[in-house]
Amino acid sequence: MSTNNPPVDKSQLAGTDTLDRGNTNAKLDSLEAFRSDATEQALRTNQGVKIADNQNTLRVGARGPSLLEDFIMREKITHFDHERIPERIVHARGTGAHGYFQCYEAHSALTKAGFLQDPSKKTPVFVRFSTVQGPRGSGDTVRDVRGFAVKFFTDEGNFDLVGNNMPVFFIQDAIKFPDFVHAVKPEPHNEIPTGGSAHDTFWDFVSLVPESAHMVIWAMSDRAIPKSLRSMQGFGVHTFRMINAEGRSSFVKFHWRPKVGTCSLVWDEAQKLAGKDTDYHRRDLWEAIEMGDYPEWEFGVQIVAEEDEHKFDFDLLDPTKIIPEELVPITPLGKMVLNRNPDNFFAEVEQVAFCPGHIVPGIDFSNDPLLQGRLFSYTDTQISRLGGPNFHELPINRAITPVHNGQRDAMHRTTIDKGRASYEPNSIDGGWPKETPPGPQDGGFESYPERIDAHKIRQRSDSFSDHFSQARLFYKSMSPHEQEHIIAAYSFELGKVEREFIRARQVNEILANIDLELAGRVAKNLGLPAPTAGTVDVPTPSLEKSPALSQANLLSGDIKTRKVAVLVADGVDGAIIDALKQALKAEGAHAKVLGPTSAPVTTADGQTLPVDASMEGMPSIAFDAVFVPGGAESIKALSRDGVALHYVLEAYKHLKAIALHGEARQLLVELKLGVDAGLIEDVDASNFPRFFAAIAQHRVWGREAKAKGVPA
Ligand code: HDE
Repeated sequence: MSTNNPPVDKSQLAGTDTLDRGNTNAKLDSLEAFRSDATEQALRTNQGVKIADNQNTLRVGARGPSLLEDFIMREKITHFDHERIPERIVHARGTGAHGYFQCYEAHSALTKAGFLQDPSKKTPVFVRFSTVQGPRGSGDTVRDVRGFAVKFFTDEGNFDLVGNNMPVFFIQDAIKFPDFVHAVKPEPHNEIPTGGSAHDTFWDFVSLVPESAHMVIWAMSDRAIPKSLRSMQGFGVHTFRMINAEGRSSFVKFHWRPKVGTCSLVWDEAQKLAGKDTDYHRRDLWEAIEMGDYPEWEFGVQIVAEEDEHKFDFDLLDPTKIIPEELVPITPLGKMVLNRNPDNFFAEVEQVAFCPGHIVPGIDFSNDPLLQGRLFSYTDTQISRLGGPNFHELPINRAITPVHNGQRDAMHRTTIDKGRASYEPNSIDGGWPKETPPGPQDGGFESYPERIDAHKIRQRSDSFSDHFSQARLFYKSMSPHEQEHIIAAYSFELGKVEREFIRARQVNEILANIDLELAGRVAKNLGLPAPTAGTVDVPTPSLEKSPALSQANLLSGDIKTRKVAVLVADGVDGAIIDALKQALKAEGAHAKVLGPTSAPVTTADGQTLPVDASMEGMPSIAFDAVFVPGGAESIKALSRDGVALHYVLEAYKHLKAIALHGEARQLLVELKLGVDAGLIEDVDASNFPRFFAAIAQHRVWGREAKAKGVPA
C-alpha cells in the first residue's frame, strides 16, 4: 500500500455484506478505500514514518560512504527493485477504461442473468483492449488481432467476456495454443520481429495447420489494423449458453458493435504511426474519454435454439467458424459506454485479471475444446503473473458482491477473516457461510445439466474438418478494395519469410484452397508459379457472400468524433476557420489548427490566430481529413513549405478527405493532383456538407489505385 493512504475502511478489507444494489457507481465506490490521493499529505515511509530528507542518502560525512542503516533509502530502493511484474504471455500490450453496461429491456426469455433484466440498472464494467503478439512497450498499430476483454461487475458476481476483435481463432483445440503462440511470438534467437506476424516461424506453423486459414485471412484483412479501439467490433468467439429461469438453454455468440462504425487504418499509415506515435490507440481512447466523446458499443447475441444445434453446415463448437449474420441476425441486448479513464495504469490496467471461467447464473459454457482449455489457463497464469491465488482481492478485480468462503491465507492475502471455521459444514460459526440453492433469481450457480454419453478419447470431431469454406466466404464478401488489401498483406508478410518452401506451402496448400485468384496474385508478387488447383475439395457453403463481414457496410454514416487538420500560415483567412470549427462542432467532430511552427500566426485581417501544434508535431496520419483555408500569403507560404506539401500529399495517399478553400486550390497545381470525390476545391461554408459527406465515407477508396501510381 502507498505511504499516504487515507485510513482504510476495514469493512472493505473483510468484504462487506452490504451491497447497494441501486448504486450505479458501486464499483467505483468500492474502490475508493483503495485510492491514494497525496494532496496535502506528508511524505512517509511504508511504515508511516514522516520523511525529513528525500534527497540524500545517510552517509559518513558529506563526501563519505553510505550507511547500511539508512532504512529510508533501502526501503525505497528495495520497493523500486521489484516494481515490475511479469507481463502477460500474450496480450501484454494493452490499455483500459471504466464504464457501464445497461440493457435495453428485460431479456428473461433468454437468460436469468440479473444484469440483463432491469433497463434502469447500470452495471459497472472495466474493459481492457490489447494486441496479442508484442511486449508491453510495443506499438499500437501493428498488424495483429486485438483483445477485447470486458469485466462486468454484476450483482451476482463478476462476468468476464474475454473476446477479440475477430470472431474466430487460429486453432480448434487448446492443446495447440502454446505451439501457436511460440510460432507467432518474436523468433527465439534474436527476438525479432516485435509486434507482428511477418516472419518464418508464424508462417511455418500456419501453413502446416490448415485450421488456421480462416483466422489468418482475417488477420491479413483491414480488421488487423483498426483505426481506433473505439471503432472495433468485439466477439466472444466461442459459442456459449444462456439459460433462463425455467432452465431452458440456448446457444449464443456474443457481439459488440461500435457506435462510431467499424473502420481501419491503411497499411502505410499504420506502419508510420507505429513509429511516430507508438501510443496512437491508447492515446485516442484516453483523449476521447477526457473530451466526453464516450466510446459506446451495442452488445448483442446470435441465438440458436438448443434443438437447432446441428442445423448448420459447420459445427457450433468449432471456434474457427462464424455463424453468418445473414443466417442468424444479432439480437441487441444493451449498450456499453466507457466514461472514465483509470487513475493508475499499473493498479488497474496491468493488474486486472480476466478469465473466461468467470460467469454468473444464466450464462454457461459450450463444449468448444478451445474454450474448455481457456477455462483452466487464465487463473493459472495469474498465479505467476500476480504472485499467488489472491489476485481477486486486488481492488480492480474485486467483485461488488460480498465474498465469503473457506479459502484462506496464501501470498498477499489482504482479507482479515474473522470467523473460526474455514470449512463447511461447520457448527462453530452457525454454519456460515452457507450454500444458496439454485433459483430463478439470485440463486446459487448451477451448471447446465447437459447429458453426455461418449467414450473418453483424444479425437477431433469430423464436423471440424472443413477449414476453407468460411475463409472463402470471408474473401468473397469483401469489397474490391478490401480484397486488394488482403492480397497486399499476404504478399507483404510472406515477402518477409526467408524460407521459400514456407512461402510456397502457404500459397499452394492454403491460399489455393481459399481462392485461386487470391493465390495467383500473391504468388505473382512473390515470384512463385501460380497454382492451378487447390489441394482439397472445399464444400460449398450455404451462403456465397455475407455482406455483414465487409467494413464497407459498417460505417456509422456520420462524422462524430472525427478529427480535421487545418493548415495555416501568416496571411490565412481566419473567418473560414471559425465557420469550419462551428460546423464541425455541430456534427460532433473536432478541428486542430496547425502552423509551420507552434507559434501563433497572423490572419489576413491582422488578427493573432493561436495554433494547436506544428504540422510536424501532429502529422496527417493523426487526422481523418485536412482542410486548407485560403489567404494569398498563407497559400504562398505553404506552397514553399516541404512539410506542408508533404502533409497534403500524405493525406491524399492515405485516401483522406481534403478540402481546399479559395487560393488553396493552387496546391493542386503544386502537387500535380486532380480533384476527386474526396479532394474538393472551392470549399466554403455553403458546401461544408460535401466535405463532411466525404469524411463520413472514411476513405476515398476510388482514389487508391491512382494514389499508389497503379493505373486504375
Ligand atoms: Fe487468451 N490468454 N488464450 N484468448 N486472451 C490470455 O491470460 C489462452 C484465446 C484473450 O486483457 C492469457 O491473463 C489459451 C481466445 C484476451 O488481460 C492466457 C487459449 C481468445 C486476453 C491466455 C487462448 C482469447 C487473453 C495471458 C487457447 C478470444 C487478454 C494473460 C485455449 C476469444 C486479457 C492472461 C487481458 C489472455 C490463454 C485463446 C482472448 C495465457 C490457453 C480464443 C483478450 O491465460
